[in-house]
Amino acid sequence: MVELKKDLPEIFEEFADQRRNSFLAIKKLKEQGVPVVGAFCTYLPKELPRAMGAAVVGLCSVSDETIPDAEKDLPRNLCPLIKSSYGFAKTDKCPFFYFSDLVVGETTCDGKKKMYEMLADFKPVYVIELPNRQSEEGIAMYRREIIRFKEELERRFETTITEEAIRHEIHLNNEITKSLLRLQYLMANDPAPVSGLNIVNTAYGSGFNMDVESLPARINDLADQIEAEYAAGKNEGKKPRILVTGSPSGGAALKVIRAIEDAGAVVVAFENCSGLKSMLLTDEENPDVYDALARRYLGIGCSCMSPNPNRLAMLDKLIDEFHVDGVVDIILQACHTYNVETALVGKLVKEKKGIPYTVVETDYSQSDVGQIQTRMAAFVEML
Ligand code: BJ8
Repeated sequence: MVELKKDLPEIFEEFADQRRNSFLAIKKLKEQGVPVVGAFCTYLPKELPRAMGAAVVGLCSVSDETIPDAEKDLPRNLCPLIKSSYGFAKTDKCPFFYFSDLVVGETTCDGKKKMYEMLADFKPVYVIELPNRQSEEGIAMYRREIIRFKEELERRFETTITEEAIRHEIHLNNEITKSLLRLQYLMANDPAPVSGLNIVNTAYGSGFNMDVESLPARINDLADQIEAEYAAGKNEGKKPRILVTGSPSGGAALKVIRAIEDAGAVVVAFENCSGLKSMLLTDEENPDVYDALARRYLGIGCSCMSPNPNRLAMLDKLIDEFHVDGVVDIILQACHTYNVETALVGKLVKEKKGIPYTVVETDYSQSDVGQIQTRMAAFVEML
């Protein structure tokens, strides 16, 4: 039996608050002369900046607070994630943007690519060219881009990134990923041990933990505690089991997750970017460290890939593993790539897996909360 130091709600709250709590940590790191690299996307091979001792921070992009400022420069009918991140950079309201020595973007969707061009007017920006295909040619190209990125870091920060340091970071990132996978897969139990919102918040919050070395142990401790309480009979009770997929859905878009769980269901699997989509392992046995990173990162099933078979394969597998009763696809307004893919995802879920599927299109405002609650209540009721 695990010794309980804190109760579960307290631990979940700590992870949920991790982003805010890291503001001070990043300031301290900065004062100690640690370089800070700001990331936009899970395609960033964060092992490289970490291998030169930099802190890698996720840039703020999940609130509507800075959208009015962004709309002075960007079109209104643009994805809220793009407007939000540009707005945070422009207004310096995000401490992670403020402290970043370098902001790294990838050539993912069109809106983001064009936004980076404008961002470069007031922030040091480096853009990694991401191939659109997960073919061998695509992997070879991404491998070259990863090396180019390493050389750029070495040049800008006047340092050398050794292969040994990269291998250390690959191993550490694998340990973090394994602990997050273990935590997520506890939700494959039926009944589910805890609410999906807690798991989503923990996975999202863990990305802002500046003490990266201790992160696997912290998450494994949490998983131990959940397992112990589950064995003692604590759980969510029998509920309809939902898988959530689609555009990144942290922060303001969590309103959909809340609406699903308030309607009496439990979100057992979260396939979006702060969830399972990006929980991939890098092959530590691969003698070519850059090839290993290229394969791992290009394996992410984002809708900016064309075609994007990895997302469909992952959904197919997760629906079985998590005993899913229904799928909710969250689309951020004006996110064309995820929106177009709803046709393929809907076909897989309804025709191949034989379970209900629904699409929720939303933005970062709270004006549609009531409507989303009504729709999710109706969806859950039919399961
Ligand atoms: S790997 S999902 S974090 S690109 S910005 S595509 S919501 S229109 S964010 Fe993403 Fe990397 Fe892919 Fe993940 Fe749509 Fe908006 Fe574009 Fe977006």
